[in-house]
Amino acid sequence: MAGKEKKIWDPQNFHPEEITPEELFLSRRDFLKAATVAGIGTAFPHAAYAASKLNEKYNLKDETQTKEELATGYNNFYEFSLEKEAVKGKVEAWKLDTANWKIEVAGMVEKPRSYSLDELLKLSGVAVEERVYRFRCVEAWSMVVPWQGIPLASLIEKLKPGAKAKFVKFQTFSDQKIGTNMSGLPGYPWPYTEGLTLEEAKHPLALLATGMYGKPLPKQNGAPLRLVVPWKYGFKSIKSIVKIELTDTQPKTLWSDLAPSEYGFYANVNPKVDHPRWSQASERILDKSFFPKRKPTLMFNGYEAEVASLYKDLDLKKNY
Ligand SMILES: Nc1nc2c(c(=O)[nH]1)N[C@H]1C(S)=C(S)[C@@H](COP(=O)(O)O)O[C@H]1N2
Ligand SMILES: [Mo]
Repeated sequence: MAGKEKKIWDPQNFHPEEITPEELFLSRRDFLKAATVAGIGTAFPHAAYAASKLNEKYNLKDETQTKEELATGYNNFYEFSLEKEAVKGKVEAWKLDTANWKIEVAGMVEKPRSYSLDELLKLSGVAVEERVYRFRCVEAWSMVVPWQGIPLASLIEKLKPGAKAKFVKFQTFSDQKIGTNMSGLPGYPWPYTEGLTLEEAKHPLALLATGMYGKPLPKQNGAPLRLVVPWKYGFKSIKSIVKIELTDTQPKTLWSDLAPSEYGFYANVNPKVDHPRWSQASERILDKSFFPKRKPTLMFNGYEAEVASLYKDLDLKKNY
């Protein structure tokens, strides 16, 4: 569990930003060697999706973390159910085989091919780390979650995008035997797709998550691999990824396709731009209490200093 990791983690003598990816990778190899010796496994051990060091740069010390049972029991995963509290039960029938999960890398990359999750993590050259991020759904509820994962940038770099690549498209599984609610929403342009500009994908905040709360990602939260883009509305953080494609044109996404007037491609959290049907000025803190607390929504979900430079050319009073 992450708590145990934190005790051995001493911010006084560990500065992640000073450590090169090679060093992190080496330490992970040492870990793998140790794991093999201990008989835990010869491949990337499952526990490694969640065993990680907290990156102190992304630790929201002053904010209360959402209780694990709330973040893993109140989910948007339309492939399974529209009812947030029902998703957790619906995913039980899904026999997820993480070891055989394939992620296809396609489009404008040096070597399009299919990877296992372990191969993809290995290719990134960095170790899984923990980051605590704010997460804001477009429906105006929010949480604070300790994720484990790798910066998307480290993977993108290793994929060597072509000179003309401008966007990254992501796709969720399309198997209706898994997503038992997909046929119940026939008007939806399945599979779930999302996209980022290449610049956004290379931003250090963009995370490919493999775990949360020090455990491998639960199925309801997008196992075995999901995107987490904390400065954008939650629907951009696509779950259970099976395909990553580099393109030169802005990809279609499920929500911008279905309701373009409501959901733009950029979908940056912005308290000044209301959703056509409700205000975005404040948000409900995910909680089970009888009188849920609200708090003001922050520009770019509180990551303005980090990401505003990406949007110099956008009018931030408009919905994109
Ligand atoms: N494949 C897929 N990804 C998805 C969704 C979905 O329905 N299907 N919902 C999105 C929305 S609207 C939100 S708010 C977040 C919710 O993530 P969580 O359940 O882990 O809180 O996942 C996003 N990713
Ligand atoms: Mo959402």
